[in-house]
Amino acid sequence: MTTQQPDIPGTPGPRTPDLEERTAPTSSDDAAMPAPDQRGPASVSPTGQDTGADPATAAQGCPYLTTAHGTRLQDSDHSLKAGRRGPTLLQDHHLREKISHFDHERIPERVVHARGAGAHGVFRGYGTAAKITRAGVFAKDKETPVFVRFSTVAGSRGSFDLARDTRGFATKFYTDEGTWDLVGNNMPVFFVQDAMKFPDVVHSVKPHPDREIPQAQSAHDTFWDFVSLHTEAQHHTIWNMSDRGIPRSYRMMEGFGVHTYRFIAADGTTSLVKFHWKPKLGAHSVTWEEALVTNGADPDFHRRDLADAIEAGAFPEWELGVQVFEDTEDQTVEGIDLLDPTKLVPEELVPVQPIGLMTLNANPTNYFAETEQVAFNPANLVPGIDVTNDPLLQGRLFSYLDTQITRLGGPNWTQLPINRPHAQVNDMLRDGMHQSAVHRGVAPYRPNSLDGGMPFEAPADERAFIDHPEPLPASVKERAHAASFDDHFSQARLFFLSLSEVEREHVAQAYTFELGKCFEETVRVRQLRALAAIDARLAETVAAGLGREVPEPAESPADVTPSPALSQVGGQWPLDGRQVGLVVGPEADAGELGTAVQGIHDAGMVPLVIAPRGGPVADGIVAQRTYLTAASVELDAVVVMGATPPAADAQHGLDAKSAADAPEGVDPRVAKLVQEAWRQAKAVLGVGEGAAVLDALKITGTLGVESVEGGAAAVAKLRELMPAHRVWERFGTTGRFAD
Ligand code: HDD
Repeated sequence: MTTQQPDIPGTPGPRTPDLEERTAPTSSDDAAMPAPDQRGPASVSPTGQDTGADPATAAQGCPYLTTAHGTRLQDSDHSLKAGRRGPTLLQDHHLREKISHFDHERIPERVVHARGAGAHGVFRGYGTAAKITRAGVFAKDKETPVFVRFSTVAGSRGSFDLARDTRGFATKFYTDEGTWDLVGNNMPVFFVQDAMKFPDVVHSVKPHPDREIPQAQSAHDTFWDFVSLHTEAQHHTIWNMSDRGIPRSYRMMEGFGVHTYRFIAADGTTSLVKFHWKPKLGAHSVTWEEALVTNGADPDFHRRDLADAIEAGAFPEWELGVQVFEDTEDQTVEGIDLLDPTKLVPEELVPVQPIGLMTLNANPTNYFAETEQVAFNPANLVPGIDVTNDPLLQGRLFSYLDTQITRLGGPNWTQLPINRPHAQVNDMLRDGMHQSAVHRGVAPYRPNSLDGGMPFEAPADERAFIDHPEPLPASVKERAHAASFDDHFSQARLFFLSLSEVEREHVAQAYTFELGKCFEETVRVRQLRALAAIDARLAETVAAGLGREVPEPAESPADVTPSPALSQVGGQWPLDGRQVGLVVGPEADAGELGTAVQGIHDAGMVPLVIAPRGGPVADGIVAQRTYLTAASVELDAVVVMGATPPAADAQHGLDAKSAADAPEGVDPRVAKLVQEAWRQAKAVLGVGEGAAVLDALKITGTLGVESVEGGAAAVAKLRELMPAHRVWERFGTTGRFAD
């Protein structure tokens, strides 16, 4: 075997180029090198953050390869050796630096929410909150840069996107008055009522400590042991078991601040609020079958979807809204304790009032620098927004700052570009690991007479952390909670009864699957008792699936009034950014295909042309997917444009059953794609001879399946069928959960 020789003539190993040589790229492959005047990516992100890419300040200031201290290098492929076949020399600085830096490239991943995706954007206030909070971020038409990070909770950084899990929804507002972080989830309630239990619930959902399995899953004994013993977790758990646990896209998730916060108006009056993010595209989910397939076929599904949509200009938007409550002494609404983070307040009782709009309009330049290093903290508050005594929130106020010290290697992480406030900073914090500020002066204390008295205390009307003079109940120190925190089941029941029939079926299936993966009988029985306290039909269905009797309920199911706003079914939503698969055969009708592509674009959706193989399909139209690479889960609708006879490689990438089941005359991969889309209740259309494909698959005449004449008619049908997200009636139900 021959090894590649150094391309430098003469003595092997590095040599000192003469001055003339230094002005030219050192690689023989000049075309691959940036031109000497080529700048790196923009130094300032769309939200005004220094991305660290500024040639003047950071890593990519010249087109030449250099060491970390800026000396230019010539050979990065060969270590310095004593002779070509001799031992490597310790004096090779470049080798040592390169390997040592690589050895330290990773930082600890987040203890929870390790896997995520981020985006930059802007928040525009409507002015509607101005009467109840002095926070400038909500002023009419005030624009504030934001950075959002979405995440799963339980899995490691390298796990998959479609785990059944809660999703993080954390927003950093770089306001003029300091940074405000709204660190929420896609579910309005939390597992536990007291921060003291947070490490416990997290330990229970994480992989078992002996074998470190399962990854990114709640379907195991320790999780169900915890939630069946700490029944306050039942409400959050039923949200996880519902379709909300497997969102279709980060763009199609609601967000919730969960806790009750306090707004303080300019005149000092206060109100209590709960934050809600409402996605313009509506809240949607995938099915469990889609989740399972996707985790294998495309584990980056949500990350890709977010980045692709932003790159395509389909900027996702959310309206921020608040439920507003009087700041009374008992802090309850219709018996719901506002300090209990396991409770929501139904929107039918207290409506969500819109106060601003967030648009995500730019992808990060560098995943590590921005999405990985961004550090949120619910204690980052601005004047006009304050906390309440929610015991979960109180613990969070400590935890986030603390965790960043380990994760980001010291106390100066607020100096990292993505975390740097846009408001001016003048603190008296000094030194520490990775200090990159060069502080002037000699007196970082106050008052002082040596640095001109600076920094000064802020005038009364500009200060943050104005402690609201909330009266505290005369009390004694104790480790206990209020009696109102003892109701663990009524809202879990409220949620279940608020769902549509098909959503309830999904919940029952999810519990049956998860408990079916548990080994310990005591855990299953205890959880069945909890289910019996939520809904007898639910408990019976799950128990039947597990092959057991229903045990006595943990308590009698409560009388509750459902909240229809909690269901994801029944509305009509905009089509923006929805993906439509256009399946063509080798003889694609270029005219009809072009009309369909254009019409789908015009409707704000994304056409994905799926052809037997890659490359051009028709004039100006290129295949974006092939029969081999297309996945039904990424499509919100499928249109078969003409005949799709089996291609020469028709069996490629198929399981034996799908191959055998395909009807004659249809490529089996197309048959599988269309059948999956049909099973997942998506709109399926046939254009021209495409109708024969639907006939052969025996789906013609079923709900949401239509044969149409041409591309224009197909687009019109899509506009009609797709706003409901799915053809819900096509999902079969057992009838057990009908009202
Ligand atoms: Fe938390 C991260 C949301 C309770 C302690 N949490 C983290 C993130 C989100 C949430 C979205 C990821 C932020 C990012 O993208 O960097 N957490 C919540 C919500 C909660 C909640 C909505 C309840 C309503 N969390 C909670 C409690 C504690 C923590 C009670 C501790 C007492 N959370 C953390 C943490 C993390 C975190 C350990 C891990 C990484 C990080 O903070 O930066 O400090």
